[in-house]
Amino acid sequence: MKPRLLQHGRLPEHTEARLAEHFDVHPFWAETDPAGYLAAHGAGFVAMTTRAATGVDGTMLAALPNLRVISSFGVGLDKLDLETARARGIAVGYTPDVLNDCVADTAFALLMDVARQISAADRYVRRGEWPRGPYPLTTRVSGKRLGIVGMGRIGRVIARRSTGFDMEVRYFGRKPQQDVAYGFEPSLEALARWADFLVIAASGGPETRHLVSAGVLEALGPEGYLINIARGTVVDEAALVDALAHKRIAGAGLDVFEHEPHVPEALFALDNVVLLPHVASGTHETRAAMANLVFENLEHFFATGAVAKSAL
Ligand code: 8YV
Repeated sequence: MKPRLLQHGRLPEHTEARLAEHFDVHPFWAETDPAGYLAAHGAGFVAMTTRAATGVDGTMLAALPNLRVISSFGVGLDKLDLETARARGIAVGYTPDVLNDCVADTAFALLMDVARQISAADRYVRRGEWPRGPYPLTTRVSGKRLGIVGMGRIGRVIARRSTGFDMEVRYFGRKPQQDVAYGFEPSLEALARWADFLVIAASGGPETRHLVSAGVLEALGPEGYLINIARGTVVDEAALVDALAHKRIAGAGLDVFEHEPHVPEALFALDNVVLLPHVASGTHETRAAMANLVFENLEHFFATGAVAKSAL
């Protein structure tokens, strides 16, 4: 008999087909009465898949008393109740590393775009404004100072990308990393004051909530740019909107927001901000690699009792 698997959130088509070959899959994403379904059938599931943005909370885990493994599509763990999983001995797999390159590429795309005004200049051409005069000058990227918040897997790749732009790198995090040569800055405000570009690559969750405060934005100052490819919760979004609207920072490139998919409408009219709908890992290649890892984590678990990439 195939193990029973609860599919929380859609996955790429190929992965859904592959899962159906090996598991008795229930498409929980299509459930009209999710709580009622779980109350009646929750005890039947030994495995589940989810997505970084969907996660699984304590209430849901309580309704899955026989769950042995969770396999999540994504690297972010902020929506997953890891404490309960750990306490109950539930294995948790996720998809780190395979998305580092695309997320770092997106960080640089946002950085280049907001500094050189790529999207805004494109709009200028489309509006037919070029014949009326040249586009205003923008801000140089090469040789500037890059502050990275969170020198983890993705932060390191962002730092590596910056060598092509001859940038100087410093970083802030919980602690200095022994295996990197960049300067550690123990104060985020001091890093923001130093940096021309401040890139957020830290995990989400309660420990980093509103880490980038009004004070940090003030330290970044009217010539500084903020780039966020991590989680919207890391930034005090109301303070950011205010800083952008009143040009207390030069600009921002944002792939993530506090209340996705809702983006503060006050940002829509501003040319000093580039807005993306959380697409940093969203390439065919990277999403395929993530999806494969979702499957491999389950396969590994049912073969060995442990997932290939454990989040615990
Ligand atoms: C997306 C991400 O959320 O991996 C993460 O943590 O934020 C992204 O890759 C992806 O769509 C998974 O839901």
